[in-house]
Amino acid sequence: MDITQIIAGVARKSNRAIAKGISLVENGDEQAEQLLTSLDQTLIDRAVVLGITGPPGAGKSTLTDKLVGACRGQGKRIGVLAIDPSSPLTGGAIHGDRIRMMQHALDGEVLVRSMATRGRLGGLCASAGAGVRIMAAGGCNPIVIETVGVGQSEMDIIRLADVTALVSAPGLGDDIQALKAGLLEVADIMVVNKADKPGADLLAMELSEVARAKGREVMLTVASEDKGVSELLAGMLNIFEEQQASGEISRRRREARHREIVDWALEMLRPVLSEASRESQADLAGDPRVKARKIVEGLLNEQDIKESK
Ligand SMILES: Nc1nc2c(ncn2[C@@H]2O[C@H](COP(=O)(O)OP(=O)(O)O)[C@@H](O)[C@H]2O)c(=O)[nH]1
Ligand SMILES: [Mg+2]
Repeated sequence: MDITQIIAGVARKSNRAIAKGISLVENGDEQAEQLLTSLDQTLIDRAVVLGITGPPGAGKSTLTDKLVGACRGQGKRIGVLAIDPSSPLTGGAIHGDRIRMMQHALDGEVLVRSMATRGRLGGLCASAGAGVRIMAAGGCNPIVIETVGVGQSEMDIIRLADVTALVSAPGLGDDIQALKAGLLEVADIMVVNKADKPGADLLAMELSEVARAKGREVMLTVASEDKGVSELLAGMLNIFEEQQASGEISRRRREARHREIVDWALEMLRPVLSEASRESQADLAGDPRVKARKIVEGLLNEQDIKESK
């Protein structure tokens, strides 16, 4: 499939073209820009991006799978972007996710894509943002981003979402201390999944204090039995409506755009910086931080000189 076919295919809502388009972006292919600038902005603006985050084992993938089911029940075409932490600890997760998503594998109105964090040099936020837009332009609405909320790049990714649910479950850690402060910060809804297990009510009570202080709510779900899932979907879509009316959604989207632009710029600078560092290889003595600053200053000066010509 060449770039013209991919562009036409995405506009036609072809899942194959969407998948190829996202691969172009992920592989850093220069033709990706042609695709990204051709996308239907109206569809992108309209698409609701839902974030599902929380610690490993909380039931995010199971919940996401059931959210897909709930959306399909309403006739919605849905995209899922699963960010895989690919750590040795959770290395099996991606396989598990694929198996779970198999029940929707033959559904042409469900698009599931995983993006690995392993083996890449940053730029995940940039790729994820582009992935969301390609899915949106390919007619997906909503789009769910599932991610474990650890590390800066994951936090940047979750901020691509319009509305975020923080999923926790009893038996994961001792209590809410196990949830990262940053995650509590970005959460619009707190979900206590595995409500069938002992300790769920206690966890919900603990979380409700944090939630109330922010004017937010706690929802109970049993993802494995599809309980509370349609309520969660409705709750998230409600928050979207509210925050769209208040201007919060456009504020979030503007911020996410800035972060994404910076992420792309860093991606583009990385090889330039690497080369600049190697060029000064003869002179490796001295403090790396000082050297880094000199390289950056050197690049900025070069730019000044170019501009004044
Ligand atoms: N008892 C119970 N188990 C669940 C529930 N939701 C998910 N699980 C199980 O918890 C494990 C982790 O779920 P998974 O969706 O992979 O969690 P993730 O790491 O957050 O994506 C799996 O074995 C699920 O079957 C639930 O509501 N109740
Ligand atoms: Mg998972």
